[in-house]
Formats: sequence, C-alpha cells, structure tokens
Amino acid sequence: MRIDIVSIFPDYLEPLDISLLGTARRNGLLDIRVHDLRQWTGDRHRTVDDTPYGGGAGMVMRPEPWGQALDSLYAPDSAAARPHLIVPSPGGHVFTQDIAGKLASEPWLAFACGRYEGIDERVVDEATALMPVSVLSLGDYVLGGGEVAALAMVEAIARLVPGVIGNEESLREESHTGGLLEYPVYTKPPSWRGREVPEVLRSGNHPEIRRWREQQRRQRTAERRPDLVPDQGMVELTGALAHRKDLRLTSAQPGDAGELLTLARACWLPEAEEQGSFEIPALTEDLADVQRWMADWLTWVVRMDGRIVGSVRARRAGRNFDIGRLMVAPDVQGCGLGQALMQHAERSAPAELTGFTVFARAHSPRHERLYRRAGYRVSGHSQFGGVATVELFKPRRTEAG
Ligand code: JFB
Repeated sequence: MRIDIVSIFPDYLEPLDISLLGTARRNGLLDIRVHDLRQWTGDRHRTVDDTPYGGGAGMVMRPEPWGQALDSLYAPDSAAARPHLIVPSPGGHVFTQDIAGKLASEPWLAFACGRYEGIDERVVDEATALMPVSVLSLGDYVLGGGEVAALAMVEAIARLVPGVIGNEESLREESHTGGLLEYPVYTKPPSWRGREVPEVLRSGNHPEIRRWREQQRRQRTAERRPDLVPDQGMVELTGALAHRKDLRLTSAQPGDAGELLTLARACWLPEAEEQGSFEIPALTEDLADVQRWMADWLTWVVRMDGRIVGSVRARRAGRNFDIGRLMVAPDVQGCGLGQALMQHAERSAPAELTGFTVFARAHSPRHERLYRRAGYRVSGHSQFGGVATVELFKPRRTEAG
C-alpha cells in the first residue's frame, strides 16, 4: 500500500518510522511518503495561510499550494491510478474500525493534514472532482491540526494490511469482538502488590474462563460504553404507538433518577393545584427518594430525542402487580403514551400474578377515565395526607380469555 501525507510539519509524521509500521516500511509492505506542503508555495515567504473571508478568528489555509500538491500526486490528464484522499477534519465523519477496514484494501491513500482553522473548502471540492475523497474526524475533541489524526488513522489502517502484523491470529480475534469491549488481561506474577490475578484464570477450566471473559466484556461495555449496547433493554411499544420510531421504551437506569424527578414535578404540580394540596408523594420526594425507590421497583422510561417523556414503575405486592408513578410529559400527553406504558407494565408482570393494582386521587375524572378504559375498577378508598385516594384493581386476563 502506498500512502502520501502532506503537511506543513513533516517531522510530526516521524513516528511512522518506528515499531510495526517502521518495519513494514523497511520490508516494502508500506510505501509511506511524507511531503512538506511549503514546497508547493510560490512566494518568497512560502505562505500557506490567509485571513478568512467573512471574518472571524484565526487563519485559513490558502487553496493554491494544496492544488499544486494534488496535481503532483495525481496528474489530471493521465488515466493512471488515483489515491483515495483523506482529509482529517473536526467536522468530518467519525473514523471507525469499519472505515479502517475498507481503506485497508485501497492500494493508494493520501492524507491532507491541515492546520490553523482548516483548509479553504474549495480544495475538497476540487479533489472530489479528481479522486475519491473522505473527510474524517478522529473523534469528538479538538486537535491543533490533521497530523495526529493522520498518524492514528494510518496506524489503524496499515495494521489491517495483510502481512503488516506478523500474527494474523490477533486480527482474527479482534474481528470477532462483536461490538463489545475486550476483557481485562493479566500476566505474571500471580500476586502483585497484594493484588491477585482472578482465580478463574488460573483454574485451567477453559469453559469457565470463556464464560468469565464474556461476562466481563458485557459488564465493561454496559458501564463504560453504553452507546455500544444496541437498544439497551429496548422493548417494543405496542398498540397505537407501535409505529412511533421516535419513542424508545427501555428499563430505567440509575442515572435516570434526576430526569425522573424533573418529570415528576412537571406531571404532578398541575395535580397538586387541582386537588388544592401538595401532599403528593411523587411531588414532595427528593432525588435521594427517587434513587431509593428505583432500587426496589421495576421502572421503565420512554425517550423521545433522548429526553424522558414518560415513565411507569411496578412491583410485586402479594398476588398482584402494583403499578404506579405513571407519568407522561405535558407536551406529549394525549397521544396514548400513558395507556401504552400501563400495558407494558401489565405485560411485564411475573406469570404467577393474578391482578394489577394502582392508586389514584379520588374524584379526578381524568384519572378515572384513563383507568376505566384500561380495565380498572375501584376496589377501595383511603386517605393519604388528608387527600382522598382510591385503589383500583384489574384482574389479569388469562391466555384462555
Ligand atoms: C483535524 C484541525 C482546528 C478547526 C480547525 C486542521 N478529531 C479531530 N479534532 N480536531 C481535528 C480532528 C480530526 N481528524 C482536526 C484537522 C485540522 C483539527 N485543525 C485545527 C480546530 C478546530 N476547528 C486544523
């Protein structure tokens, strides 16, 4: 594979002489050529930057030297092969292992490393007319220029080129990671500074070791990279909302407590006004209360654009499933989300339970309608902090009907 890298700091790319890639270069597996952009300037001061049109801070890389660089890489009138140009940019598509794998099968790559505020946009437009171009970002943080990104991308790509890594076995293992983080690794000594290597790894029990490593990978991924866990705890919404691809029903996570508290305030403050009393547990509790009860209840949340717009909790109470804290954000009320959450809670009841119970404020036509429609009937009356409440019950419909 040939790789051309253009930069105003060619020394920045010197690490490519070391270790794995250095060896591959010396073996002739990689033909990496680093170029100083300034050789393609025409003026006495070898200027590569100028002030931005439209104003604003910083400088922008002039297009002319980049044009010369492109022309020298790829003769516009020849039918010869052309490189795939990669432009590192904080505004690019995020570079992934998938992209690295695709680029590893290209015979020729070129990297345009910018500095300052970036390169005049017309350079990318011009290059796109001449060759395949990918504008790629290393990740969501700000670097000072494209060189470090090019180093990282070249290393990730080149190690996938057949022969660059001596031991192809390690590549095969990586490709089998299935979107999970790797398990923790240990070597000798078995005890170091009072810290022991996990017993299971020294047991010689290989099925057991495999299970332990899988479990570590899942636990690590959930904890460190929840974004990698596809649709974590994702549950199907049913009924009227089944088609709503923008609503995501999942189990609540401990980190949701704050948002649930906020939603509770938004949902129950109008209730308090209606009943003329703030004596509503859902309204008076604090964050620690929410965190405490979340540990004892099954709680589900529905998200829309990342924000929690609905929630319900439930737990076993004798032979019944006690369902409560049904909440729907004020701006999403009236579309059937409350019903859908009730249904979901009911479906989640353990098989041996025979009925569902909910508590509600008495004399609230809105609640009565919602629960009657869902099949609940008043089964008892009580007082809660001077407020009349009702208990509602619904027998579980058996499979037989
Ligand atoms: C890449 C760069 C700059 C504009 C320009 C050229 N993940 C990444 N963060 N930053 C870069 C990157 C990648 N890939 C990156 C090329 C250039 C940053 N700069 C500096 C900073 C902020 N906004 C110039």
